[in-house]
Amino acid sequence: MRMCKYADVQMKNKLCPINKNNSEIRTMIKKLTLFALLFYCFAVKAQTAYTPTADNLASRENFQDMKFGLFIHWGIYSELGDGEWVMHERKIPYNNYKRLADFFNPQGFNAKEWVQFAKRAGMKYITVTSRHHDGFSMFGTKTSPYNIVDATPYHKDPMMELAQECQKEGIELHFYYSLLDWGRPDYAYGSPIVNGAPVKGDWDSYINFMKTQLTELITNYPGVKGIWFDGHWERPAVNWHYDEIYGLIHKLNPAIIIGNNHHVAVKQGEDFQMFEKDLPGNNNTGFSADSKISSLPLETCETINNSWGFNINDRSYKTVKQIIHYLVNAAGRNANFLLNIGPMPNGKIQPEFADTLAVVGKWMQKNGESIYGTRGNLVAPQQWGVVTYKNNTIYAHVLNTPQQPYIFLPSVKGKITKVTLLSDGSSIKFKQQPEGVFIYADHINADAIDTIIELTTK
Ligand code: FHN
Repeated sequence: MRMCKYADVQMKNKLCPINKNNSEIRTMIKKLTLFALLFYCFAVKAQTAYTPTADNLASRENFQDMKFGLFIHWGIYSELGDGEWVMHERKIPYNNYKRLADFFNPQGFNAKEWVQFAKRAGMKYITVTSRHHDGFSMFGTKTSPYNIVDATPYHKDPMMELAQECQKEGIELHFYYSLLDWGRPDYAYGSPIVNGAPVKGDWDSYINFMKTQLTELITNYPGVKGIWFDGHWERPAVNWHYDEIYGLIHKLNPAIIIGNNHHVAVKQGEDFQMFEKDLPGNNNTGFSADSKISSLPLETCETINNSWGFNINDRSYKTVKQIIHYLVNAAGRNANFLLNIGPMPNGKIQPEFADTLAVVGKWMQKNGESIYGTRGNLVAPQQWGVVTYKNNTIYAHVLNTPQQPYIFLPSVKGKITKVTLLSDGSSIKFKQQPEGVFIYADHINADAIDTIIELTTK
């Protein structure tokens, strides 16, 4: 046998019949090993591959139906009236900045008012900053005394009041949660990242801290339906342990939808995709270059003026028309619109926002059927506007004066039986061709904001 070891293969097979079997056995072992390896890879992938539950899929559908949400940036930074980045921009040392907590006392905060504000505007959900990059928790947490209940004279938990009020009023609540933290020593802001972790600080401790806070937010606050992560872009090279974090959230409540404002393509475990200050497909801000549009539910967020957090000098308020156009343009691209306000440090919402949004709300009362529960992307955005649809109805939103005496909807499948003006039900002349539908809308009274034309299909 030992001799055979050094003989050539043919000789081995001839002279040592047992070797022939050996080589077959070896081939078989190789095959088995390969099979085992493939099976292992498949099993590992299957373990990590995220399959949303039926409840989660229902949440996603409902999320898409809601279409319009209120984004709220509110924290101790609001006191300085210069946006939520004030600590960073004005280079305020963390220990000095922390003193803002000593006099944060939002006596004017009233969860009912916030929820009614959203409802009046026709919004169906609220996404609120539970903790922003300054690291201050706007909710009662056991993980750190740097929170609104323990560190401020207010001593109350506005997130709890908001969650309870939202639940009572049928408004869905999502928590914004910052991954980035400018102050915590374990995060070690500014530290170089090597092998997926900051060189300074204690990355495991920070990940555990976030996991505990997220557990608190999901288990203590009633009715939370979404987590909105932000700050990933500050450390693109770090290992954020999303498998653990997303896994934990979905284990605690599989119906919760997770989104991450990382500005890149969606990752495993995420349930919706967001775009910041950009309609899906646009990249006006420079944030969306790598945000390849996914098949997940979409959301785009924008500010009502030019600031996220309260900014006392920012009077560049968007008009009613701008806000409605943003909402309609988002819906036409199959996305929700999350419109941000920064309440004042006393907890009140400034009257300019309330006035504008009350008018938007009236518009939604009248025209909401062409937005809520609809889907987009049936027809690509056109020069004159966009299209939404629901069941057998297609809504053409004419936002800009058409360049022709008609509007053309390419690639509409299904026979159009009727075309009417949504506002008064009057009939509109149309012609359906194989290449699309021509609607002769030149004679109708154009609406200053959005002329909505309803097409009924068979
Ligand atoms: O830095 C934040 C900013 O303060 C704000 O929260 C926005 C909201 O989309 N997101 C980050 C910038 O991408």
